[in-house]
Amino acid sequence: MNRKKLQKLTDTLTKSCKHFNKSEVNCLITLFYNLVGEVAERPGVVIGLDRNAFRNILHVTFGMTDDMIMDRVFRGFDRDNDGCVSVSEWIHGLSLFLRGTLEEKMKYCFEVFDLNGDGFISKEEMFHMLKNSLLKQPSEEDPDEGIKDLVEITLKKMDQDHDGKLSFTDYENAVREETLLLEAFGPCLPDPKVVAETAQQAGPIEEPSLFQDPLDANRFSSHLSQMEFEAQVFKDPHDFHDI
Ligand SMILES: [Ca+2]
Ligand SMILES: [Ca+2]
Repeated sequence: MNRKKLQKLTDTLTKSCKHFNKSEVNCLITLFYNLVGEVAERPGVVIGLDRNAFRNILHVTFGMTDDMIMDRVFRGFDRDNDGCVSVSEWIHGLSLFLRGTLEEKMKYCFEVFDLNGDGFISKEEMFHMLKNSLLKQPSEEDPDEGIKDLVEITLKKMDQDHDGKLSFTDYENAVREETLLLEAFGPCLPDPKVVAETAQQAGPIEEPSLFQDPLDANRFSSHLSQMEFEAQVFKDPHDFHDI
């Protein structure tokens, strides 16, 4: 993409993006096109990350492992539902993912968890997600029983109008009381880690090796925390001045 086009795209996306400044948007656009690779632009062909490419990023970069949740996150990003995350969906998705307010995150997580999109998180949906995300305990004779118990406990805590399913209001009230319930049914946001701790131990971030060396032993874990991701992606705002 030539500079003029990049600048125009940056301007447009910065205007519609709440949580990133211009140089951050620029970094994320560059990252996007690096990830997508060289694709000839043709009319009618959407350039973007398909389901597999996007899931790979979630897995390698943000350490997500749950197939069902990654699929839901993909759908959350792919707002127009065309099967691929475009550059603007990428920027807007990451804006929420990395910098979203509690309100934005609650809305997003609820949509991720409401598997059939009917506006409620049902017992079946909870069961399905918890079964997926919990470690199997081989000693248990019937692991499903344990999950059913967990669904009941969760409902008791969150279902404030006692209709046996979670509306957004139930969910919102419960999360406002206890923020840990935000991702009650599976991790679908990057791990913020303890930011201060990471900053202390990390020291200067070296050459970005994003997506190349996810298991680097020098890292604290096998994936990037939100802060590490931001430190690597938004590495050099000065680059931006000559655009
Ligand atoms: Ca799309
Ligand atoms: Ca539902």
